[in-house]
Amino acid sequence: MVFSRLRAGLSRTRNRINNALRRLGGDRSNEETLEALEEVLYSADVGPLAGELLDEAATMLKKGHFAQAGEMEQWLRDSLREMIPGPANPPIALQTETPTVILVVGVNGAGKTTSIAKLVKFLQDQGQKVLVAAGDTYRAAAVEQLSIWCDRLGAEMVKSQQGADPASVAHDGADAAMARKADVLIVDTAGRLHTQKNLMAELEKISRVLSRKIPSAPHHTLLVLDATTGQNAVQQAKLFGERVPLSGVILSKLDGTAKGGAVLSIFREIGLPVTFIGLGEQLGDFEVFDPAAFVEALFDPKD
Ligand SMILES: Nc1nc2c(ncn2[C@@H]2O[C@H](COP(=O)(O)OP(=O)(O)O)[C@@H](O)[C@H]2O)c(=O)[nH]1
Ligand SMILES: [Mg+2]
Repeated sequence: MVFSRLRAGLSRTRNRINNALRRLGGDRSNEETLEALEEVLYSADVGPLAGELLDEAATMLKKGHFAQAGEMEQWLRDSLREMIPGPANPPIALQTETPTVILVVGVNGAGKTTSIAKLVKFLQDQGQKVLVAAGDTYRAAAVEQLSIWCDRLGAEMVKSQQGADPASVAHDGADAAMARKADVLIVDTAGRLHTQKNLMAELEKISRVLSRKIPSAPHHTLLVLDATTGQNAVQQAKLFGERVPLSGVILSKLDGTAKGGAVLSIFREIGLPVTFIGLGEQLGDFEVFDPAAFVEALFDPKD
């Protein structure tokens, strides 16, 4: 069941939250209750959102709310859920006249290539023909890794030799996507930091080349963020977004972290939707981010 994969992936974050939640409620002073709430919020690494929620909770406590056990937890769940809009439907809007081009960017090791493989499967499961361009030309191993995934998935891949200009791979990918009537072209890229001027300019060049081949491509630029870095990932999204127009985030490695609450602040802080989440290293460990299901899985104490 989909929900249980999410639950399993979030177990570390959930355990932390539930430990802190046990200190909520009971016969405590307002101050003690707020301290316990603060601990819950910091446990989940929700970031600056914590301040907002604590202020609101303080006001509500003064008005006499949260007298019954469990009331505060319920309020917290509802508040978190209301802060993030539901998933877009479809999560990735497809073009009707041309292949839809998705550019995937992020720092080294964030999970770009793995997430691309998962995304290929996700789209294939919906009947889309997907072609992949191996735009990480810096390391031979990167092309090899992507090609192994593509073989497994039965997806065509366009590549060039190591050291080739990634924009030329994108160019060839766009040509191939049109010639072979692919529905979607996904372009992998080498890891880069927002501070690396040349590499950021290279992304612009890739985009430019793509748009010359296919009108308004790339239609989506997805930033892959490693959830184990918590609030740093949020910071990274902010800085990357100042350099490249981003359309959404893939938050990988939620299974390996107790900082899963960071996902909630990405939208709040940057206005960038989290489109997909990664919950493991396998192809199926991937879901459309659904805030309601996420918050449920975050709190549900039935372990
Ligand atoms: N546990 C876990 N590992 C992941 C996930 N996504 C990627 N990884 C691992 O993270 C490492 C780096 O992934 P990779 O896709 O090569 O990152 P890239 O450098 O951004 O392309 C690999 O060992 C992946 O198996 C995830 O959702 N969960
Ligand atoms: Mg890679």
